[in-house]
Amino acid sequence: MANIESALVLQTNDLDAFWLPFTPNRAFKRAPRLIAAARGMYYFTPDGRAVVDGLAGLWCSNAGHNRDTIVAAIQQQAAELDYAAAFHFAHAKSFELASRIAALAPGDLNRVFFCNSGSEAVDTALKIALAYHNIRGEGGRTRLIGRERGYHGVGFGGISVGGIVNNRKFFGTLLAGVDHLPATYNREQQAFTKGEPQWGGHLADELERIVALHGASTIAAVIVEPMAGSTGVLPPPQGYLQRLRAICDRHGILLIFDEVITGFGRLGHAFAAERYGVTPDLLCFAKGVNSGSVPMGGVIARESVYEAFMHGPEHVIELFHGYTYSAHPLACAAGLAALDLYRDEGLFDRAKRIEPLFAEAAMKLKGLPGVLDVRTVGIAAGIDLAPRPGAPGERGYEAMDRAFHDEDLVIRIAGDTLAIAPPLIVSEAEIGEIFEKVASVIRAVA
Ligand code: PXG
Repeated sequence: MANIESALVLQTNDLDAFWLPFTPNRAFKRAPRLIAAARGMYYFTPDGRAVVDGLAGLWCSNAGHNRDTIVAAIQQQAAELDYAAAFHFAHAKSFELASRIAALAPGDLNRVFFCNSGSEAVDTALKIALAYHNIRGEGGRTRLIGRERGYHGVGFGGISVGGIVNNRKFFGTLLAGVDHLPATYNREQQAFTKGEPQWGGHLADELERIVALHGASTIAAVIVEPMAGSTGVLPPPQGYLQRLRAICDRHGILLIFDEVITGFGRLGHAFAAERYGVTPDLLCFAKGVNSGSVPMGGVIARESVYEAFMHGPEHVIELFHGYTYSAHPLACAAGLAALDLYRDEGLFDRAKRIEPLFAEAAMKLKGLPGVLDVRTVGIAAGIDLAPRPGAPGERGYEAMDRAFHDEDLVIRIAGDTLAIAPPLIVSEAEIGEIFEKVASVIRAVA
């Protein structure tokens, strides 16, 4: 593979210049984990090792890597139209992709605003929510409600409504007027649950307390991940999302689902909204929209939200928001090819079908040294390891590093929690193999 040869050259280059995101840079540069090529379920290292991708890239390569039709679509698009102005102009594939996404989304979630990442999708949704109330004469609705342990990307909007302390505490005062629901996790009540835990639905009622504190007329929107991914896979308690929806309806508050991870099949449906029978007013997506192949994100808005903006003189912009690369031709072409693959290979249904087997395999980790909890939902698993005394995160980091070097497996960590979420093409045998490798790693770091 030519790619592997060029990456070998890279390996001997100076690693200083690149400041890696969300990575301990000095440790990485001492012992880099380099990936040179990928195909299907596998990465290949510069020295030619095949490494199982246990996390679908970063929860994005849902159809597997380097799928021929997606690669071809990107190549053809680059040759035909590299870029078209995104403001005042458009290209055909943006409309086609928006229509396809709207058709996948439940209810009247029919209007798609494109951006380039999950973080931008979250900022876009929060801004649409604020502007929506503003143009309807309810400009006093400025408060945004997030949730503890929530992850909504790294923009100032996203870290403000997010609930992961290290993503917040270094960055000043954040957005004003934000409040948080409590996290939905309780180990005593929920440990080793497959799917949605029975305990915790009542925690949605905390929203009523927040409404009582601030007054509904000051609250614009509530944003939650249907399944909290980054914090370590927290499935929603039974009835929780339905209760949030009912409370939002009662008080005229917009409900935003951040489906950056759950969108495009991870929970066995196009969107988690469908799995839970709850239609949000705004839905953020990214990652899986084109199987992670070109940066893209977006927000799907309900018809009524879009219509609220469609007033005033027709030459005037209705929403003062957008990005140079909104609906980038390469991202759209890749998106159409990915949606074709999802449909033709029935990958969302496949995820639903193999969910029990995946959960079963994950639960076999129960009883291994230091395993405090295993949670699963869809094709995602979170495994809490006991932190080493005085060194939180060390065991998790070592597990990720050993998985890559010793077990030829990529997994994700959040502190001492391991996350597993392979591409939806993962075979039954590969599921077994992945969790055997995880078991070896857990024993090795015990
Ligand atoms: N919302 C959610 C729910 C996410 O999971 C984002 C927004 C931000 O997306 P961008 O494209 O701006 O990164 C995410 C991203 C992990 C992990 O370790 C999760 C994400 C990204 C990287 C790592 O779980 N999610």
